[in-house]
Amino acid sequence: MATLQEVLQDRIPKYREEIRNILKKHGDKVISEVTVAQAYGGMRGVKAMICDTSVVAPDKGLAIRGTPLLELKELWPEEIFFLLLTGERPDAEAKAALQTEFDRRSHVPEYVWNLMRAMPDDSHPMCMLDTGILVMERESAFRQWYTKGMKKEDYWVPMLDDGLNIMARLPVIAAGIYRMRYHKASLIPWTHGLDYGGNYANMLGLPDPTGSFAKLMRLYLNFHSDHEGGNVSANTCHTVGSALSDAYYSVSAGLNGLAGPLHGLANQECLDWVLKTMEKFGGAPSEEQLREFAFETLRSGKVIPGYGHAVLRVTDPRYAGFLDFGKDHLANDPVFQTVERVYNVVPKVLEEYSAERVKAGKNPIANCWPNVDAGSGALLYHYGLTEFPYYTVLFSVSRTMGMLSQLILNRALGTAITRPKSVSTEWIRATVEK
Ligand code: NMX
Ligand code: MLT
Repeated sequence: MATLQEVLQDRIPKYREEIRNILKKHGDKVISEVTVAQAYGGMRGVKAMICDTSVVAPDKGLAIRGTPLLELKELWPEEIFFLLLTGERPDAEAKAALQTEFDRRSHVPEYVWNLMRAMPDDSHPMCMLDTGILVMERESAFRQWYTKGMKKEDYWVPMLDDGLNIMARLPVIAAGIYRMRYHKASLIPWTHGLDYGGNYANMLGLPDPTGSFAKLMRLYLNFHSDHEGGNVSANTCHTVGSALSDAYYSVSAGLNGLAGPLHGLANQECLDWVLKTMEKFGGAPSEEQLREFAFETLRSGKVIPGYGHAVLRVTDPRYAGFLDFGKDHLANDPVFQTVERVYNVVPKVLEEYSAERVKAGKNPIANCWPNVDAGSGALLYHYGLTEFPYYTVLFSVSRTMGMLSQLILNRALGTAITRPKSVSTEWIRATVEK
């Protein structure tokens, strides 16, 4: 099979042709309408952007390039990246070529480490990661080509080049941040010839005598890679990239969005919540105790992290996949058992609480089921990755695959600069009254 670059070179003219034809034949067809509530409510459900890497059906969850995620769970991160970008799974040869490409690009320049070392001790690991990506912008091939002058059809070529550099360096920087920020002695370098997930696990430096932590890392990087185009991180990366900002600017911006507690940071909050229940009740709490704690959280005006979703209306298949991993590898772990018990309790609590909210004239909670963040922390914790402010960095290494794939494809397709029309409340009032 051809390499990633060759497959894209072959497919891109076909995508362009397909989209040209759709626009020519159907450009004026209506696919979505917007209510006043949607305009004030985060544009939820408005169909006004395109993403071909993956789709999230509310009643099924994530499918990557048309295949439900759980049918892809054996794929390694490099295979997922190839699939996201091209719509095809790489064969052994193409996978090996991509791994060699990452080996070749994995060196992190010293100025990045100097910057990391200079950051204050209490810097959040996400701030360190986003800063580390941003400072490498000076190396952007896209910016250099653009400054010299290049044709629009060629934009994706240096974008892919930058993307591969970011992909290759990201686990090295991320693992370095873990070891520096949590005082784990010296940094562990990237190992040539070792796969992407195995490398990241190895560079974190946690003991892994059976190899099951590396297995978890491959699954973790697979499961968080993409969630269509409208989520905060992908959408931000897309918007910044649409101004022809290069991949360093765009990815760093997207990850700044992932660092919010309603988005990726929920994974650190989830484990914190689970551990607090254990602390409060002196060990794994009973279902009745969890119910009490969940209501206490809600009545104090907080959300229950790891539950609810802007698109999903069922248990997130990614949560189900992590639960299966936990049952296979750490069934007797009390933190994991608490996560399972939370799943028995919290959806019912949220349903009851939602009904109370509706009675009080508030919005219902649209989805009372767990999302990806509800269970992943317990697995990491089991393997000794107990510093939960770090968890969103792991999410970021994975989500960068989706953001980059979308970004590169958007440059290949010449997607327009993002610029929806905003209106004022005065305009809304005048328009609805008319
Ligand atoms: N606990 C308490 N209240 C909730 C929850 C929850 N888990 N989920 C939704 N609600 C509330 C929500 O805050 C909103 O209240 P208000 O109208 O007073 O502002 C109301 O229910 C309606 O919200 P929804 O339409 O159900 O959800 P929305 O699409 O606005 O938000 C989330 C989606 C994911 C932001 C929301 O469910 C949430 O805050 N969940 C907890 C945080 C979390 O797990 N985030 C991770 C999402 C996945 N990811 O990794 O990005
Ligand atoms: C997710 O992975 O669940 C997120 O990116 C949130 C979303 O899709 O809105």
